[in-house]
Amino acid sequence: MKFPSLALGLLAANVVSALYIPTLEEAAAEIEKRQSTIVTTTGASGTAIYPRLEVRQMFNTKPNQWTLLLLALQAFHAQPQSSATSYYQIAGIHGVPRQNWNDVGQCSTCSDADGYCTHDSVLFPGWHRAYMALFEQQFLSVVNQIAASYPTAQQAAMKGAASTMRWPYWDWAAHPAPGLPTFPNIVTQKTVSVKGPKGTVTINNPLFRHDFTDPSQMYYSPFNQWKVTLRYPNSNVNTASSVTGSAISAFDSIRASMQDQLYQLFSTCSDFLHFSNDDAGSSTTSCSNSLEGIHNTIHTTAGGPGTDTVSGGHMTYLATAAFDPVFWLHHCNVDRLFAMWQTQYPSSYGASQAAPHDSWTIAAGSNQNADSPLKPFYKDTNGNFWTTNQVRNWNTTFHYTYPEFSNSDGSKRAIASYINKLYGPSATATAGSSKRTAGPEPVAAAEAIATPAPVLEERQSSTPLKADNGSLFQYVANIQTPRYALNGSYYIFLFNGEPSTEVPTEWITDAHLIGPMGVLAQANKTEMNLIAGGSVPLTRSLTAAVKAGALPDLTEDTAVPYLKDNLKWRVAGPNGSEVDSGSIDGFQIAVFASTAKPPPDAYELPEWSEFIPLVEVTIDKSGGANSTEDATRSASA
Ligand SMILES: *[C@@H]1O[C@H](CO)[C@@H](O)[C@H](O)[C@H]1NC(C)=O
Ligand SMILES: *[C@@H]1O[C@H](CO)[C@@H](O)[C@H](O)[C@H]1NC(C)=O
Ligand SMILES: *[C@@H]1O[C@H](CO)[C@@H](O)[C@H](O)[C@H]1NC(C)=O
Ligand SMILES: *[C@@H]1O[C@H](CO)[C@@H](O)[C@H](O)[C@H]1NC(C)=O
Ligand SMILES: *[C@@H]1O[C@H](CO)[C@@H](O)[C@H](O)[C@H]1NC(C)=O
Ligand SMILES: *[C@@H]1O[C@H](CO)[C@@H](O)[C@H](O)[C@H]1NC(C)=O
Ligand SMILES: [Cu+2]
Repeated sequence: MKFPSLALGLLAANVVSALYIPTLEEAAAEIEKRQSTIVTTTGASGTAIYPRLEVRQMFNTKPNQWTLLLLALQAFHAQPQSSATSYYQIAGIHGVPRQNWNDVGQCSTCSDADGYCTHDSVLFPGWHRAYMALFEQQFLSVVNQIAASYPTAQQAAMKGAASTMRWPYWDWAAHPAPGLPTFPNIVTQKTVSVKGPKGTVTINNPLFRHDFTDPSQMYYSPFNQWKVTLRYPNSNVNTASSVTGSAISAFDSIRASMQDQLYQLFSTCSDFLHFSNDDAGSSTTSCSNSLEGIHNTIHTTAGGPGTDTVSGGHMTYLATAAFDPVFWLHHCNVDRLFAMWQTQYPSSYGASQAAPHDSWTIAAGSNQNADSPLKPFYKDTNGNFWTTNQVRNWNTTFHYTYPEFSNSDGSKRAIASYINKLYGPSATATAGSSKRTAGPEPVAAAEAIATPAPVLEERQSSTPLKADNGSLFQYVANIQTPRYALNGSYYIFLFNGEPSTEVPTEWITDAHLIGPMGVLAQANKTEMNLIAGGSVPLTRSLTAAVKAGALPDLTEDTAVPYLKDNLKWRVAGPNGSEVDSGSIDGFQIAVFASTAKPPPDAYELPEWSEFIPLVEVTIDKSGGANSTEDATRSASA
């Protein structure tokens, strides 16, 4: 179908350039040549499906794969910037450089766009799934080359390890193993020693940073001078370095809130539109958060906030994020969370939404849905792009899965039990520990279950944390904030009591922190009027207050006055200064109450009751609820 128009296009081009009309054979040969240079997105080669492991699980249990990961990623980083399949160019698809990739042209009105990535968009989960598959296929082709470079005696072992290998993910929400940080050492160490084909060598850790041959096309200053990717940079000069300790303590501090945010997302966001993206135009009171919103906070926390003199790091800005290798570990986890969510709500997949702003190929205002092309990811050499609908079955499409699926029957119930064990309120499983649970195995799972099925006696008597019917009281703060209004990425922090300091860069590790919402936004887009939604669960912090004797129970009668006195928030702007939330047009924090009915067994998620607005908690405060708006919002929810 594409052939005639493509041929005509080529004929026309040749007429203009050379005043020469090629024969049909020549035109066909030209097309063939062009098709052979098109990069298609196929995922891992072959048809066998292997799990993408948690990065610590790979390190702890697969020494040969770990070796291949380091050596292949090092080689991938070093591929020439001019090659379409190099690390540099694949990372560049997401944002800058502002250029076509794989000859997929820019839309005529998209000149202000940084790249192809889709955010605030229903395409967010599917687009990033195809993107990960492209990255993984190119990475694995390097893995195979490295495996083949080992001396004969080791080659069989290394090729065997390579053949079952997939790119790993980083679970930033589950408990790390005792005594270890959330941000794994193996991602933050500057150097690593590795058993290469010629013996043990010490190399720069390829998971720590990417080294640019030439950063000049990064468009934004100081990124166009920085020769390496940075996390919490210590200056803007081209010899800047990462202050990694800040990233490590920040992730440890926010982990529990990220766990709670994920669990709420899994148990309350039942439709694709609201689950998929942070555009609050599509939010409801019970699903104010989104996969994208939670993912944003990991971005800002990995790159670090800026100050008045130093920019945030690469991960803090969408245009540059994909150059930091942690982006790929993070987005692999985002894809895993998407897959897990799919099993919980199997009948909700895909949605329509008007694009709120341009990407490289998508014009603002155009309708986007599950059949929209995920450009620039070609499905074949005939010019067809993948769509959200076509990447639904990640396993058979791109030949990977995740341990939660490969270690179980992959059913809704099996995956719910992993969600409970990893992310439930009393989760005990550690990141990357998902072992075989086979079919329902109530005894083993019951030990680790988040909200254990209460015995009847307990169900009927109220306790400080439960209503008379056995449901657990839940409180959440829903946040609405204009994503691009502060001219850069910023944070909203919620506290139980005043923060111990008024130094914005210290808020993320404050002892009173309940949780953050990181807002990922490029500068110079302040005219984009997009309200991003988020939600920070308050229940963990209130439960701790009950246990500490600060309030007797979690009924509304006691929780509301307590929250009125103690719920505080701060906005840390892109330059490291505090911004008064009341001065931000469209900003609002409103508290809601709900209850979560404990699941009947370890293989189901809790059921939340309707969200009741508690306008009085924040109404008198700067940036707090506006009663008129809340009434409207809950009526439409
Ligand atoms: C692939 O995943 C889908 C869920 O999207 C599941 O129904 C199917 O059984 C899986 N297939 C294989 C071969 O694992
Ligand atoms: C349990 O009780 C709470 C508080 O009265 C109520 O809001 C909730 O809807 C009830 N849940 C169920 C499942 O009946
Ligand atoms: C927004 O930030 C950019 C880059 O940091 C700066 O160049 C620009 O002047 C800022 N715009 C406004 C309106 O403050
Ligand atoms: C933002 O725009 C200003 C002018 O309006 C320009 O000087 C600056 O370089 C731009 N900054 C970025 C980061 O795009
Ligand atoms: C930081 O940004 C805010 C607005 O976002 C502005 O009011 C303030 O003056 C800036 N402070 C510095 C030190 O640049
Ligand atoms: C709430 O918002 C509406 C519409 O924006 C406005 O008319 C009203 O005055 C606001 N009310 C309060 C109490 O701020
Ligand atoms: Cu992204």
